[in-house]
Amino acid sequence: MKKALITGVTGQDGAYLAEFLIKRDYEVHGIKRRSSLINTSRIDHIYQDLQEENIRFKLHYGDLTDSSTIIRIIQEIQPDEIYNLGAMSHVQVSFDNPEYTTDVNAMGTLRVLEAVRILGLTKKTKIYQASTSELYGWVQEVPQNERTPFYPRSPYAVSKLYAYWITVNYREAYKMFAVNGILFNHESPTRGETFVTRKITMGVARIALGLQEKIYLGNLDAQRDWGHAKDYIEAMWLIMQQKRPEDFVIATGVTTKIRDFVEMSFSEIGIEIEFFGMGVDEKARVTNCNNPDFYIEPGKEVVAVDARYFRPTEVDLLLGNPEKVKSKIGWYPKNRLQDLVKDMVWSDIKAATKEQHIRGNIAGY
Ligand code: NAP
Ligand code: G4F
Repeated sequence: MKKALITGVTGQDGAYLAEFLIKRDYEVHGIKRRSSLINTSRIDHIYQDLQEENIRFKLHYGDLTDSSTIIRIIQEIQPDEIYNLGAMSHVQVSFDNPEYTTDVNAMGTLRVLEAVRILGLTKKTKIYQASTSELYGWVQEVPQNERTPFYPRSPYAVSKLYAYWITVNYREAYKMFAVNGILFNHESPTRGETFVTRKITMGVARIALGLQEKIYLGNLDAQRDWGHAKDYIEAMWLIMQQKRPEDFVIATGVTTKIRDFVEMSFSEIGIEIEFFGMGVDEKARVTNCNNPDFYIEPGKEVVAVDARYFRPTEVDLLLGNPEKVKSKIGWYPKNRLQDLVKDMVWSDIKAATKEQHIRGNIAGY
């Protein structure tokens, strides 16, 4: 039985990956930070009590800023594969917390690589580094592939640039199986609530059920190459199963504006909208409502721009070229953007319906 260690196991990707690996007969270990409230909702369905027999999924308290704990956990587990997914992953927040972001994302990656080297596991343990399309930043060519030069545009992206290169360096210096997956944006119903897609699908669901008035957004013209996290998890694993350690771009090859994602999300539940106005005064209103379950009066304003969500330096356009992974590994995304929107919107409608019932019950008292 192979053993895998996942940093960032409580996050969107970590949780999907843990489930994926358990299904493939791995013994899965996850590193979790201590928090004052339990934050394991994404992995509760695979959690096993320590008292159970044949435990296949185990959590360890640890933090990427704490090298002694990282070393101890890796020594204890002796993993065949490490997926380093832990990160301060929010681009906007990285402008507010640049030093912490660098410590976790850049130094944290070094700590994992060094732990494997110090423990003499360079021949046994493979390492996957969660690299990102944010590295391309101010894009130097369209679409972006494995040879496109990087131009990071945020403290987050700069920290990930260090992580990318230190992974390459350890591969070359110590002949380790250490690889970068350069993943373009990938989303799901469990995406963090402050990333733009989830903010939109939650907003659409809550507006449709009368729980929220408007969605306030920043740059509506940014373009992203969005895929489904479930597909991207499989790509991570496949990269780790190759004979030679190599870096791969994982993307769909389709890019979409934020404003189009908003339109698609409303449209999914039969609500048509139109944008009007310019710049910070731009808004969107309902033009037509074809769904009696979620009736919204035409003319109602449902989206507005709030300049507080603009970034000091923006990444305007990301579009990946997944040719290498397609031809070398045979990976391609199974879900189209329309499938992703559907999955996210209906999951959020379900959550909002529950919230509505709870509010109704409280009001009933
Ligand atoms: P996410 O949902 O934000 O999850 C991040 C995970 O990292 C969480 O489990 C978080 O723990 C953990 N973490 C944060 N700080 C930590 C620390 N100091 N020590 C240990 N763990 C820490 O991110 P994601 O979307 O799953 O992304 C996974 C990885 O892929 C990240 O490295 C991200 O930068 C990268 N990436 C993501 C995308 C994307 O579109 N999703 C694209 C390219 C690359 P808590 O739950 O306690 O906060
Ligand atoms: O959803 P976002 O916050 O994702 P972003 O910045 O692209 O980063 C995500 O993807 C990266 C891969 O490329 C990962 F490495 C990273 O960890 C993270 O998962 O923002 C997407 C776009 C940006 O251009 C932003 O300016 O949406 C724009 N946007 C417009 N209004 C907004 C908002 N973003 C957020 N979060 N909130 C808004 O209200």
